Amino acid sequence: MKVLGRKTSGNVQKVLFLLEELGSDYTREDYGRQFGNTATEDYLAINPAGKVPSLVDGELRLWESNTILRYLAAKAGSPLYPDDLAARAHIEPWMDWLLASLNDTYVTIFKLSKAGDPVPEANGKALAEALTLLDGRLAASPWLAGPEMTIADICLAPIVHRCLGFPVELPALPALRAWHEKLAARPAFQKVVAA
Ligand SMILES: N[C@@H](CCC(=O)N[C@@H](CS)C(=O)NCC(=O)O)C(=O)O
Repeated sequence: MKVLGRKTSGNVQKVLFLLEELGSDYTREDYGRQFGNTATEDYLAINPAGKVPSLVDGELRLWESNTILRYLAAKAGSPLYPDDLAARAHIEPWMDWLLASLNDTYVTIFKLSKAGDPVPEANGKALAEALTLLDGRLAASPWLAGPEMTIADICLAPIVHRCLGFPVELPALPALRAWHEKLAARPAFQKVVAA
């Protein structure tokens, strides 16, 4: 299997984090931003959005990081994404919520702080609210989807890792920070997210 995507992308890191947790055999090639190679006809045939990551597995080409996570975990038969639909119903919403709700705020603040620009109060407030929602969930449950770690945690981990480091005043978020520490202690996280 081959991951196409620069290792500095949070969405690529989700996929690498899962591959490391699964102990999968894979390679990665640099695609995206500074490599200027995602607008080619060949790349767009794999990923019509021209974004990273993409996954090549034999004849199969996949795009969208969350789709790739589901595919990899299901293919491995991993308990990180159980077959049971009721169990999946606890996993999917957090993955969808990341893309549909947290992501805009995350990307806006990421770009501002990378450029060294101040973060407007409204964006800081939106981030604090989103992270408070996660903190509430994690105060009630050891992992996002319940008693066991799943691809929901893997999906959120690299993005939350960055959010907690943004120059934004945040509430205490004790349960979220404890969850982040548990994940950050994992060798797979240290290898492909923290690095
Ligand atoms: N919803 C997409 C978002 C992909 C995305 O926006 N990726 C960013 C990196 S995190 C990207 O490709 N940026 C432009 C680039 O690196 O060329 C996914 O989850 O895969």
